[in-house]
This record gives sequence, structure tokens and C-alpha cells, in this order.
Amino acid sequence: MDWERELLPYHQTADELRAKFNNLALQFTQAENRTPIFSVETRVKTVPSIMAKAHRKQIPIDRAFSEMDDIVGVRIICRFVDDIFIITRLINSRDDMRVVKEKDFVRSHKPSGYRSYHFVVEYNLNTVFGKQTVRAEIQIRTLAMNFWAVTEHGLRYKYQGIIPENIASRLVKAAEAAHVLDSELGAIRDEILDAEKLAKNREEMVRDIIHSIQELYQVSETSTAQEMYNKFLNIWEVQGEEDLNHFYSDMQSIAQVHKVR
Ligand code: 0O2
Repeated sequence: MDWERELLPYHQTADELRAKFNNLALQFTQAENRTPIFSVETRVKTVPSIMAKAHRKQIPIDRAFSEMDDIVGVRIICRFVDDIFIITRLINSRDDMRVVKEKDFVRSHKPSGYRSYHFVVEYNLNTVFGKQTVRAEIQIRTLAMNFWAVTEHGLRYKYQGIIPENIASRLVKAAEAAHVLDSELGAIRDEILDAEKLAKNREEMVRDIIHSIQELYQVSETSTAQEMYNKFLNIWEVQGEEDLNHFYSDMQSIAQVHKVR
């Protein structure tokens, strides 16, 4: 079997899915000023790892490609638990991928403590060799769930799947701690998002003010521009939101007057 040739459509699937989810993130940011997608990672299983899994699951090697769901893996990381469910609804409503399996380990975690939302989807691909349907596993989890899963996975690898009892029970406790972190941050999600929006608005306002002052240096007396700059520094240092808003409107009016002249 030409493994590398067999794997080409899987690499294409990984590339296309990564691009699609990254574009979704961009569109969310454009439309709503924030995205539920923090990051997207993809991987294609290597040949040794396909062989090892086929051996473990007693899948004849010539059926590995048709029977394994996770040769293509997509991992979508979110900041908040609620974001996971925005994405699950989205995946279920798309017509460019068909959901064939769905497992919710977020609401109902595994005994190990593992939390994540899993899909297996069938994705239609157009290649130079014709059309092909490729299965991919999509895992959706928060940053905290991911931190736990990656750490636990490393230990699982070290102990070849059988983690000693004392470490396993600590891992369950650590998973609970990650869950508490997600719940606490989820409870103040709106507060956090408001603060971030405020900081972003302030940053944009300051950028516009500095730009207007720069323009003022070119179109007015240096002393006028200098006076506005000093005023701005005073307000900026004190960090009064309302004063900054007023100054921003004043600055816009002044810039307008000078532009008209
Ligand atoms: P790897 O090394 O990540 O690829 P299968 O159908 O055989 O893929 P299963 O058990 O039916 O497996 O599917 P499930 O439970 O949805 O698990 C699929 C993948 O989720 C696993 O792939 C892991 O990546 C991840 N996962 C599931 N349970 C745990 C867990 O307890 N800890 C961690 N860290 N990850 C988990 P693989 O092939 O098992 O492993």
C-alpha cells in the first residue's frame, strides 16, 4: 500500500477544515466583536500511529483507513463552556459536513475526569482523483479542559495506558479543579467580556486621538497641537473614562474644523 498517497486526502481534509473553522472565527469577530473559537489545531495521524492503533483495536491493516474515525483530528479550543455549545450547534447545522457520531463528555465526563465534546463527521472532498468522503474527529473543549487532557495524555503515554491509582485519583481531582475554574469564569463571563470590550474601545479611541493630534501638528499651529497633546496626556494618565470620551469628541471637532479649512 502507498501510505503517503493514501494519506493525501486526509491532509487535504485537515487543511480545509482548519481553514473553515479559522474563517468562522474571523466572521464571528467581524460580526459580533468576539469569537467563541479561541484556536483551531489539526493533525493527521502518522503511519506508525495508524498501525499501532489498528493493532490495538485488532483492525486488519487494509481496513484501517475505512474503519478509523480519527485519522484526521481537529481540535477547537474555547475560552468558555458556553462557547462549546455555540460551535456544536453550528457543526450540526452545516451542510458541508455530516455528523455521524456525537459524544458529549462535557456535561457527562469520563471516569478519568476527561471533558470534551466529540464529533465524527463525514466531509466531502474534491481531489484530482475524483470525489471522496473522508471522516474526521472534531474535539471541542475549553482551555482548562485542554490543559488537563494534554497533561493526562502525556502521563497515559508514560504508563502505557495504565496510570497508577494514586496518580489517577489526583488527576480526577485536577479535572474537578479545572471544572471549577470553567464554572467560576463562566459565571462572570459577561463581566469579563464587557471589560475586554471596554479595553478594546479605549485602545481604539486612544489610537484615533493620537492620529488626530499627529494630523493637527501638520495642519495647525504647533502650539495648538502641543496644547492638545498635553491635555491628552493629563487625561490619559488619570484614566478617567468620561473625560477621555469628552476629549475624543473635542478632538474630532477640532480635526474636522482644520480639515474644512
Ligand atoms: P489519541 O492518542 O489521542 O489518538 P476510538 O473510537 O477508538 O477513537 P473511543 O474511546 O470510542 O475511541 O472514542 P472517544 O472515547 O471519543 O475517544 C477518542 C479520543 O478522545 C481519544 O483518542 C483521545 O484523544 C480523547 N480521549 C478520550 N478519553 C480520554 C481521556 O480519558 N483522557 C485523554 N487525555 N483523552 C481522552 P485515542 O485514540 O484514544 O487517543
